[in-house]
Amino acid sequence: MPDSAEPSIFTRIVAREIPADIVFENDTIIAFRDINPQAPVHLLVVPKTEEYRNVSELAEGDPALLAEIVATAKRLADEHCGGDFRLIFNEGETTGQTVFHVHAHVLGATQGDTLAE
Ligand code: D5M
Repeated sequence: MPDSAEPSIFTRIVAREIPADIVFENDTIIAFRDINPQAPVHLLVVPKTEEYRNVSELAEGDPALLAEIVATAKRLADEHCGGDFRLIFNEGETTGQTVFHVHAHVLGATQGDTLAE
């Protein structure tokens, strides 16, 4: 469980306590647009459980859920950016991780663009 007793910001989005531009939701996963986009398409794919702080913990604790996140990222990339996508998991403060509720960044280009290196 997370260090804090407070629900994470992403749990609060799941609970509709904080607004977000939600693009996908099922029983286990929610996806929404990043509030601070770093690419023409920048989505976050987030397991609803906040049990895992980062991708290593998720891979260890629930590899099937990690695979579902990757499959969801691919489906969303098909819908939003022509199928190509960059998948990023920040792990640890030195990488810039600010939300310690595991999440995948899905970055993609729109027609006529390419992503920066
Ligand atoms: O990424 C955390 C990401 O979460 C960062 O890119 C901003 C995004 N964020 C934070 N709050 C919100 C809300 N309310 N809606 C949408 N996106 C949000 P990290 O990998 O931890 O640096």
